[in-house]
Amino acid sequence: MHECISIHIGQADRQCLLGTLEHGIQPDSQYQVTRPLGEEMTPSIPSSTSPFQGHTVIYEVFVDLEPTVIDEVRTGTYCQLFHLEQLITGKEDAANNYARGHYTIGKEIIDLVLDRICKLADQCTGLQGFLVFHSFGGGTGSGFTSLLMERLSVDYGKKSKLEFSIYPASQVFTAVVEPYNFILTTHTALEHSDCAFMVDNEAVYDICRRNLNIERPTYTNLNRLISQIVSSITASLRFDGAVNVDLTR
Ligand SMILES: Nc1nc2c(ncn2[C@@H]2O[C@H](COP(=O)(O)OP(=O)(O)OP(=O)(O)O)[C@@H](O)[C@H]2O)c(=O)[nH]1
Ligand SMILES: [Mg+2]
Repeated sequence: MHECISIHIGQADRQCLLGTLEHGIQPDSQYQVTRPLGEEMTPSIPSSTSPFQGHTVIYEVFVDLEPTVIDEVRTGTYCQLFHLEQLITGKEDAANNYARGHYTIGKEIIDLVLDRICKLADQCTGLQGFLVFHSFGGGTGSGFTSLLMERLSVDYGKKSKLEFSIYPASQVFTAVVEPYNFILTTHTALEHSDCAFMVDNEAVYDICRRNLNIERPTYTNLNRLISQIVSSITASLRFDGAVNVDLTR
């Protein structure tokens, strides 16, 4: 069995629920055999016990230094999909400050996060690697992510680490210091990440405006589009087939 652990850090990835629609998984965690997305990508062995048998199983962990965003997941439509241990929050966010995310507030929560990841890793028979979702601009997204990447390299040296990162854009900026956070976190990304997929918020924003005719795109619009991109990129991990591989091959 192949498994990946996907780690969502900070606010920017609040709506990436990987593959629930594609795999036909209902909010109550029931597996729906007639899949809603057509037959263009047939999952290899849909079994009555485990929908993922024969594919890479993706475990999700959500981390944020403040509770409000993850509270939406805790109380939202898909709350039953997650174990409470997979949703980890602190009390106050990094206030768009890389140093707070890395050194001050982040340091208090990092051991707990690694412990929860370790519990998931222990359940895996063939852990392939980690998919890390975060923003470059936020304090948690930049500072805490870099801390986590460093620690993951120490604890799971040989496992691959893939990053999906939101590149800051002036249209939807939350803070003027985002470019600084970006530069600081790039340093760690270069060293510790095997492959990074950057999603430019400005480009996604423009696609929403020009091609999808949304006059003033919101984060929800951006996130829907980003989910589709991520879903296409990871399809080769999650479904079987001639061109489909796992992270180590
Ligand atoms: N595409 C997209 N970008 C987002 C979303 N939320 C925030 N961002 C972008 O992410 C950057 C801000 O980072 P956040 O993820 O909000 O910050 P954080 O990681 O929670 O860090 P702190 O709140 O500072 O502790 C800005 O560039 C935002 O434009 C979202 O839902 N979708
Ligand atoms: Mg935040």
